[in-house]
Amino acid sequence: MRHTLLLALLGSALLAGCGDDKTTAATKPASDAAAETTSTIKIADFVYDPTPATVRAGQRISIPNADAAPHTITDGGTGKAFDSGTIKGKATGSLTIGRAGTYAYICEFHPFMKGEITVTK
Ligand SMILES: [Cu+2]
Repeated sequence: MRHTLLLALLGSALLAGCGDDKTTAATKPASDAAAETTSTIKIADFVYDPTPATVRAGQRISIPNADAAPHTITDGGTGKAFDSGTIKGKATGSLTIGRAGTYAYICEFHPFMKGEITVTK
């Protein structure tokens, strides 16, 4: 009788353990992937948000400018891999980067504005 009771308790404890593991494994990867890439880089108060940002190669990035001043997202590294052009105050610009890599960028009008973007394949 004693053995039967112990086995029954052990059995239910093991089953409960398995159930918890399955729940964690199934929900984790999906939420991580969703947080990884963005399709919008906002500009407000002379600050890029988010930075650093991660986007996919060839993906259109929307750039809403909440300031009255014009801004750009311009490759600040060697050469000019990309340039959003002038985004007027209260307007929304866009940018598409075709080549994968990690880039530091600046605003052409306000070089103290700095951002970083990682482009994945
Ligand atoms: Cu600017």
